[in-house]
Amino acid sequence: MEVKESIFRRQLVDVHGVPLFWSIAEEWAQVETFQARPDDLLIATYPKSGTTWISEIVDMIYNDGNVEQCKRDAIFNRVPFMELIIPGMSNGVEQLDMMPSPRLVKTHLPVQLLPESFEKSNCKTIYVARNAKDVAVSYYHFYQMAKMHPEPGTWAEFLEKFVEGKVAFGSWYDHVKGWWEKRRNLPLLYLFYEDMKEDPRRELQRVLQFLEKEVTEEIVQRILHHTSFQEMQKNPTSNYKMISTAEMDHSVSPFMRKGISGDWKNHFTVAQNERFDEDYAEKMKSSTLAFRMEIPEANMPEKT
Ligand code: PPS
Repeated sequence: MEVKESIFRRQLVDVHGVPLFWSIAEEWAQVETFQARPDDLLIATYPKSGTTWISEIVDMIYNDGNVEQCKRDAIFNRVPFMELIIPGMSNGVEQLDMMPSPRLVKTHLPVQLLPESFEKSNCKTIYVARNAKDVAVSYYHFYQMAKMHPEPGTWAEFLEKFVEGKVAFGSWYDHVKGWWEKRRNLPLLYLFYEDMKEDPRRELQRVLQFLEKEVTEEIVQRILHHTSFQEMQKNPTSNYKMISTAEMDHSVSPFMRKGISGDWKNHFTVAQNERFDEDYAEKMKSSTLAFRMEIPEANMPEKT
C-alpha cells in the first residue's frame, strides 16, 4: 500500500542556493513566472520581521481607516503570500492571479529570487527589517508552531542553523543586505521594526508619504490603534487564528507572541551572544546597514 508522506515537517529544499519549503521548490516555475502589475504594492520581509504588522497598516491605509472593512477577511487572504504553495491548502500565485487590483502582495523571498516581472512593472515595495537576534528568537518559536518548517531542535541547534542561513528563506544577513542594495533600482521604502516600535506615528507618516496618501488625524489615530500589538493580538483577522491548527498550532506558541524588541536577551546565553556578535560583525562589515538590538525604555511611545 502506498504511504502518503505528510506535507508537514519535511526538509527544506534548495532553490538557487536558498532553502525553501519542499512544495515551493516543486512549484518554483509557477513562482518564477508570477505576473506583477504596476499598481501592486509588494511587502517584502525576512520572516518574523513585522510582515503582518505592516500588512495591516497598509490595508488600513488602502481602506481609509475603515476597521470593519479590514476585518473582511484574514490577513493571509487580504495580503496573499505570493510564493507560498502548499498542495491542497494554499497557492499564493493563483490567489493573486484572481485578485482585482490594486493588490497587496507578501513575499519572504531574498531579492535575487524575486520574479523578474516585479522589476519590469516598477511597482512600489515596502521592506521591513528587524534585528537578527530578535528575528532568530521569534523564528525559533514560529518553527515550533508552524508545521511547514522542519523540527527546529533545541534553541542552540536552531541558532546555529540561523547563523549558517540553513533556515527557510535562507540567510538573514544576505536578505537584509540584498534588499538594502535594491533600493537603488526600485521604488522601495526600507523600514525597521525597531523604528516602528519606537515611534509608530512617525513611521506611519513615512508610509503615507511613500504611498502618496493623505489622511485625516482621526484616521491616523484609528490606524495606530487598530495596528497596535494589543489590538492585532485579539483580532482574529490579523492574529492567524483563522488558519487551520494543522498548519499553525497556537497552543505551542502564539503567532502574536510578544511583539517587543530585545526579547533575545531572555534566550541568548553570554557565550552564544559573544559568538553571534563576532560572526555578525564579519558578515555585516561590508554594509552600511545599522540595526538596533533594543530600544531604550525612555524612547518607547505612550500607549495609543
Ligand atoms: S511572518 O510569519 O514571517 O509573516 O511573521 P511576521 O508578521 O513577519 O512577524 C511576526 C512577529 O511580529 C510581531 N508583531 C508585532 N509586533 C509589534 N506590533 C504589532 N502590531 C505586531 N504584529 C505582529 C509578532 O508578535 C512576531 O514577533 P514575536 O517577537 O514572535 O512576538
